[in-house]
Amino acid sequence: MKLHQYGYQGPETFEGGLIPGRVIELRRELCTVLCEQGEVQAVPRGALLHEAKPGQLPCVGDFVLLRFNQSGPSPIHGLLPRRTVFSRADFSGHIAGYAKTVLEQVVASNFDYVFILSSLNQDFNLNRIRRYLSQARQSDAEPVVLLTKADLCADWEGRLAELRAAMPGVAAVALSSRTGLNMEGLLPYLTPGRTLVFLGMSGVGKSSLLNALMGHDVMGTAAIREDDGRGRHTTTHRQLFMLPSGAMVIDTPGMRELGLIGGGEGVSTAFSDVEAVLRRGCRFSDCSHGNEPGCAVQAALESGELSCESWQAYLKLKREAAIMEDKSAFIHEKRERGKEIAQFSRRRKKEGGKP
Ligand SMILES: Nc1nc2c(ncn2[C@@H]2O[C@H](COP(=O)(O)OP(=O)(O)OP(=O)(O)O)[C@@H](O)[C@H]2O)c(=O)[nH]1
Ligand SMILES: [Mg+2]
Repeated sequence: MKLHQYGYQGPETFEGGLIPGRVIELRRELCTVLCEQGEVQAVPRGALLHEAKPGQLPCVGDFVLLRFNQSGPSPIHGLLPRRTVFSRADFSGHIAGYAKTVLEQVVASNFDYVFILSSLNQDFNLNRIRRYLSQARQSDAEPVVLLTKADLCADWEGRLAELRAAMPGVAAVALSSRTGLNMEGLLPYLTPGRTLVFLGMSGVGKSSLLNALMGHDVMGTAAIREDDGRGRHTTTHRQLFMLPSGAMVIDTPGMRELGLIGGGEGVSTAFSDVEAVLRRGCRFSDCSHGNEPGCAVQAALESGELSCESWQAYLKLKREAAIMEDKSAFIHEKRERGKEIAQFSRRRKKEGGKP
């Protein structure tokens, strides 16, 4: 399999004998990279591991430069620029695959479509879809909302219409990977060389859809819990699969928490109804949309043009994005302060003083 079939468009050789490849799987620090030698195991070389900025360590979907090593893991020397990237804030002190404190966890890169999966079971929730959408919109790739498990919902058409009314202009398909209903709605996205990334809560059927598109089981799936309908976090790593159609899918573990990085802009675009009202403008340019006279939002709420639910959801997401940005700034500052203290102690030691 040639690398260009994996969406690569750059040169085939680089200075110093380095070769390009695409990361198709990541388990701890070990990457599986597809390159001209086939699938090889690779690890970031020491300098990359220690000096990389947050978000600059290899993730699934990345095009990397490596030095092929026949007798062991090949060292990865660097990343080629990412065309699209999907990140989330990470405050856990470690990042999938890397024992390193980071602020930004790159979930996937170099994809063309973000498939946001949401189940048509009792857990159907438009606001959650908006949250994923606002995050997906920051990546520059095209988001597509998939309402899964349509076989479990007698009125899937009604739900799809609700979604289309709430998020006009967003591509959406209601389907069932179990019965095959509306699976043909995905065909326009499954063209050779394109990469799709699957996002959504645990248990919505991401791996089941992947298996259906592959034509055989490549990922484990598990029944959701009977009592609360929650998923079991079955998929625990990220992996890229080549579909028979020539398109690729990055399956991800279900994500409970969406830490938005730079979420502000994405929030607005996910709420086109709110944005339309805000664009109209209020009498006062610094209107807080509380009870000032001439407030366009209040007028739209009163006339029913804007739903209260939509406005509340917008405010909530804006608040969360602001908190995330604050939190990132705080952790960044703390790390920088830590570095300064360490440098200061080292200097003192060198000078013979007490650390
Ligand atoms: N009825 C029905 N059940 C489905 C469908 N798709 C998936 N399921 C079931 O939903 C459950 C969860 O599916 P998974 O594919 O494991 O979900 P996931 O999104 O990969 O979950 P995580 O890996 O935990 O993030 C399994 O029991 C599937 O059989 C569908 O179209 N219809
Ligand atoms: Mg899964």
